[in-house]
Formats: sequence, C-alpha cells, structure tokens
Amino acid sequence: MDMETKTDAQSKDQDLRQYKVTVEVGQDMTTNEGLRVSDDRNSLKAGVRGPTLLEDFALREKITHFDHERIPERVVHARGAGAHGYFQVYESMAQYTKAKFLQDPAIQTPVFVRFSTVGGSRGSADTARDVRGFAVKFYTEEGNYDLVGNNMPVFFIQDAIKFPDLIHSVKPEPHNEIPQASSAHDTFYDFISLTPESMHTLMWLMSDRAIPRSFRMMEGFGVHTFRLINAENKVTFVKFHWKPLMGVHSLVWDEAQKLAGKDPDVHRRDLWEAIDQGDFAEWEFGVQLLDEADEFKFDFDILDASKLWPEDLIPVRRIGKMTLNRNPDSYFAETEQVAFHTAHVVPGIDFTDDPLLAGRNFSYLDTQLTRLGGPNFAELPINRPIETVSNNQRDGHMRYTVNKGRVTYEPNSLNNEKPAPVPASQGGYATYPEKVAGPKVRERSESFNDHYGQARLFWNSMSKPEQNHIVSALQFELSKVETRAIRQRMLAHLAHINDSLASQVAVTLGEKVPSNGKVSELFTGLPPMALAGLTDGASAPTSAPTASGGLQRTSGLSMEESPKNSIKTRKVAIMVADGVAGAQVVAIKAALKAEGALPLIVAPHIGTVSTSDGGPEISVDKTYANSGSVAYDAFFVPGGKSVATLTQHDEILSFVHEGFKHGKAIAAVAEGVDLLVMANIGGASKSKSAPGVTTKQGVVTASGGTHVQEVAAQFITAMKQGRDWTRALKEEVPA
Ligand code: HDE
Repeated sequence: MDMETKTDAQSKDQDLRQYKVTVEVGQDMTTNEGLRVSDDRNSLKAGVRGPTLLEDFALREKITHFDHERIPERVVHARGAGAHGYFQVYESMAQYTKAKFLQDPAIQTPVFVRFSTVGGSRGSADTARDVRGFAVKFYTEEGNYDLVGNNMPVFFIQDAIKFPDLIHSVKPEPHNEIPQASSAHDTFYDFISLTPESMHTLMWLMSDRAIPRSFRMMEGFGVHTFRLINAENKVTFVKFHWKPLMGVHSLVWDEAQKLAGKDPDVHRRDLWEAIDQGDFAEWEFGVQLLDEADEFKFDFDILDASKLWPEDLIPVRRIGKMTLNRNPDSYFAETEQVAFHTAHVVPGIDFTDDPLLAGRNFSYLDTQLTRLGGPNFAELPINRPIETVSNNQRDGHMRYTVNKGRVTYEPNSLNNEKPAPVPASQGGYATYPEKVAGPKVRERSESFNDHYGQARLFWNSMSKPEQNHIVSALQFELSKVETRAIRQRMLAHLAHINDSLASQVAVTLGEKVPSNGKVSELFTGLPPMALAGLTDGASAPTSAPTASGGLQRTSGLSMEESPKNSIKTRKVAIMVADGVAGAQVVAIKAALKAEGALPLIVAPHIGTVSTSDGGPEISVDKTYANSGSVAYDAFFVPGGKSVATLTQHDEILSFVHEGFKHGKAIAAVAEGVDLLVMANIGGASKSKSAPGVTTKQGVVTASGGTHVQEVAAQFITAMKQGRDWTRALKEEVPA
C-alpha cells in the first residue's frame, strides 16, 4: 500500500512552518482512487492493432487530469518565483504596534515570499524592463499577514478605479498580443501621457531599478501608508521597506535584453541556486514612522501612493531581518497557488484612506475566486495560517475540511456559542475607529495634484550614470511609439521634470522640446474628456522643489549608495581551453571562493581541459556557447597555451569584450593579457614588459604568471566596486 503522510498544518512544533501535506511517491503506481496500475505505456485496445476502447478508465483519468493541469494565470504578476524563510524582529516595537510578530526578538515567524514581473505572462522573460512584485506572507501566531509590495516605492496611479486601464494599456495590445514581455508602446504611452500622476513611477520604471541583477539584490516597499496601532490604541503612520543585505544592484539594458534570450530564467535560477547552495537571501525590514499629529506636515499627501517619503526627511529605521532559506518543493502547489491579499492583516496593523489601497483590498480576494476556483483557497497548504481556523463558513468548491456538528451559525446555544468572537482586548481584530465624515463625491483631493515634484526629486538624486541610463531607456521606449502626437506629449511631460532629460530624449525622437506652459495647453486636438483628468498642478519646472518636503535631492534613491563590500555569489568566468596554466586556475579559484564568489570554468567544450604545467585535468562547468558573456559578473583569463586557441575565435574575443562593455571587472595574467589586447580592451597593457600588476578602469593585468595572488586581490577589489561606468561611458569598444 502506498504511503500517504500528512503533517498537520497547524502544528507549531518547529521554528519553521511545517505545513506540508505530502503524498509520498510510493513504489506502486495507482490511479487517483488507489487502484494499482498494471500498464502505463499501452492504452486498452481491441487487439494489438485494434481501436482504443472507451472503457479504458486509466487512460481517461490520466488524460482528463492532464487536460485540467493549468489554472488561469494571474492577470498581473503572472511570472513569479518563491521561497520560504523566516522573519525576526531586532527589538520590541511595542511602542508603536501590538502586532505580535513585532514584539519578541526570539520569535522566528515563518514567511513565504513571491517575487514577480508584472506585465509578462507565466512563460515570459525575467529581465523585462518592469516593476517587480515583492509579496511576503508572514505566518504569524495571530493569523497570516500579507505585505504585498513592489520593488519600487510608488505607483503609477492614485485611485484604484484606473488600475484596469493602466494594465490594459501596458499589456500586449489586444488585437495582436504584441509586444510580449515588455510594456506596450503606443497604448501605454498614450495612457501615461494623459495620466501625469504616473510621471514619478515612470522615472523609476525607466531607471535601472526596473532591470534588477537578482531578486536578492532588490529593495521592496509596501508603497501605501499604513497605520501601526499600539496597545493604547495610539496610531503611528508607517511606510514599509525591505533593504537587501547584498545591496541594490542592476543589470545594464543591453545585458537584460541578451539575457532574455540566453537565460530567460536568470532571476528564478539565481534565487533557487543561491538558496540551494546555502547562500541564503537576506533583507532588513525597515519602517519610516510618522506621528499621527504630523499627517499634514508635508507638501505631499501621505495618502497619495504616487509619492514616497524622502529618507532625508524621515529616515528608515531597520527593525528586523528576513532570511529566505528553503526552496519550494512544488512550484505549482506553492508559488503558483499562493494567494496574497492586502487585507490579510493582524492586530496592530491597519489601513489608511489611500484610495489605491481600498481598491486593492477588494481586488485580491476577488481575483483568487477565479484563479483558485472558489472560496476555499485558504485551505490550500501554502495559504493555511498557523492559527487554527474556526468559523461558520461551510461548503463550496473543493472544501477539504470535514466540519463536525450541526451548528453553522452565530449566535447559538446548541454549541454553547462556539466559535465565539474574541474581544479586541483579548486579541480580536478591531479596526481603528477613524472619524470619517464628508460628502460623497467622485473627486480627488487637491493635495494629490503635484505630479512632477517627486519625479524631479528622483532625477536629481541619481548619479550621472544612472541619469544617462534613464535617458537611454526613454529614448529606446519612446522611439518605439509609432504615434507622433504621443511622443510629443511625453516630451512635454519630461520638460516639466528636467530640461536636460527632455532635450536629450528629444534628439533621438527627432523633435524639439515643447516650450514650457501648462501641459494641457500643449495637447491640442484631443477629445475634451481625455483631457478632463489632466491636472496641471505644479507643472512649471522650477528650481524650488515641490512635493518633496523642500528637498532638491534625497538619499535612499541612488543605487550608487549601496554598500560595496562583497562579491558573495558573484559569478566569475575563468576562461580556459586545453593547455591552460593549471596552477593559476587553482590559485584564482581558491581566492575567489574564499570571498564567497562562484568561479566557473568556461571552455570551448564540456568535460575536462588539459593543463600546460603538469597539473591534473580541470573539469569544465560551462562552454562559451552554452552560457554567454551575460551569465557572468566578472572574467579571469589565465595564461598557458590555451590562450592561442581562445584568440582564434571571434566569439570568445567578443565574450570578454562584451563583459568590458557592460562595465564588469576583468583580469588576466601572462599570455591571458594577449587575449584582452586582441579583444581591444582598454586598460589591458600591451606591453608585456610592464612589470607587476596594473589596474585601470577595473581591468587588472600582470605580464607574469607569478603574480596571481596580487592580481586576485586587485580583481576582488575591482569586483566589489561594481561596474566601471567611466569605461562604459567612453564606449571604447563597439557593443
Ligand atoms: Fe496588485 N494585484 N493591484 N499591486 N499586486 C495582483 O492579485 C491590484 C498594486 C502586487 O505574487 C492581483 O493575486 C489592484 C500595487 C503584487 O501573487 C490583483 C491595484 C502594488 C502582486 C491585483 C493593484 C501591487 C499583485 C493579480 C490597484 C504594490 C503579486 C493576482 C488598486 C504595493 C502577488 C493576484 C503574488 C497581484 C490587483 C496595485 C503589488 C488583480 C486592483 C500598488 C506583488 O488582485
């Protein structure tokens, strides 16, 4: 008899959640009814060459199950990757919130996290220019708390009623389903140009934040303002942050596009492999706290999700840490069936009147009904709370719980008034009794009207290379918009953010920057209703900052601020062929591993390569063809006869040359330097007679093979610095 092992979902016997309901794979194959199958290769036929019989229930069951293996993909955030882990608070936050999981530093709260792209379908590429979802389910003792965030702190729209329009415009155009895995052009920019509240988030989307190097290296944000409530019912407004301990790092656009072809799974693979190898992903949980009395202190509205709270005004306090340390057992059962919902809250955390949040609190429950087939999705193993579930809800599609007794209502006397509601004083959830009064109107508060001030704050806070990347992204995206009037409208908006930004984009579009004026006056010939929502608030570019608390720029926005102290899990291509100087390979591998990096031997063929110095053969991890330059963060070329082989191949020269163009650290010793010189890599010294080790623009070279340790040290320093933008800016090498 096959074994069916069940671990109780509600058991709290370990620090990590043991929710698994696993049907163990047994020795015998059975049907879903437990009948042993005698033949799984041949359907039941009338004679060996005869017709297949309808009577074959095993065939029918198998095919029917297969036919129904897919469920509707998420309407947004369809492509995702998930992982398990735990969260621990550093110190009690009782002063601000009564949420139990934020009280005791000794408690590990289990979590499941799902990262996602927004626009693409389930099978699209990880590296599309897009917002990334960052959704965390905390399985707390008081019930599940879902923080359904993104990797950008602001959103395109201020009111949920515009969400279907935003998504319709950004998804592939409906008549031909083009483009896949990228935001649409004419439709998206048509909508965006008529919705100026989106300008701030558009700047984030055009920045390098939209092409992360790894899920492990991106920030997360709760986006909305929430309320924390303490035991005395005192409110503190809060914005939530996730700060990756590895720092915030991105791809470059050329790399992102190439990876979409070479390894469209790069982000899910990266997360999976890192956890598999014990390199657990870690984020600090941050809060920006604002006293209730300060609600109206700023020149932006804290209920407006298109605005952030500048960190120079309200610093982020790091209050705990999340560690992702376990890969899912089943992509479908866990990552696909997990159901997040902004309204899954716990006592001590409450909503605000952010009009975007209200719509979300409706949407997430509603969408699960379609996606997961009915109201019982909370019973799926990944969605079950640790806390025992007890209420009078019954029946529905796929009800797993076998409830006992005849009482399914409250109040009741037949079951002694059980299950009974719990007063707030004893842990029941009570909504904060916010005073609400006002006429019923379909209007937006004037305090939401500044659409350019924070877009400008973001632009001003970027480093020069980051600004250049924003310009290139807009040049790329807007040049794909076929309707000239839409391109011109976008330029009018950009001119209200920054002159230099607008004029650089205008050059590529073959346009002149429209003279400044009210945005709506620049848009002639549009139907009046399309212009109706167009507010001109704070539209004139000005040196006086608006909607940013008086700040011209703020920390917390530029990725250049990321700590530059680690090369952990960074992939280094060690470029070899037969006849490589084996001792150099051994030395550099050891030095890189000591820093936690992942050296990979790349050769023209798999198997092993011979060495020229009498050492043992070296086993190969990847070939030049099956991985590609974009799969690596840095490159090392050892000496040996191997170099003569490598330099014969244009594609191997362009392998390292592409890495140079992408700003990555490169090192070579002895004959290896010849390869860099042939690949026209600036910084590689042509003179082999130059003694010692030199580093120029992140390129480390040594003419002799005896300097490997010193090369390794300088190579590691160059890797820690991240990409060398001065080199990329000069474009010494064609792409
Ligand atoms: Fe979502 N969003 N959203 N969203 N969202 C969904 O729920 C929605 C918004 C976010 O990995 C859907 O289960 C509305 C902001 C993430 O499973 C859906 C509005 C933020 C995920 C939905 C927003 C997000 C979703 C689709 C405007 C950042 C993936 C499938 C009012 C704070 C969660 C699903 C996962 C998923 C609705 C805006 C983040 C349709 C109506 C703002 C990370 O319910």
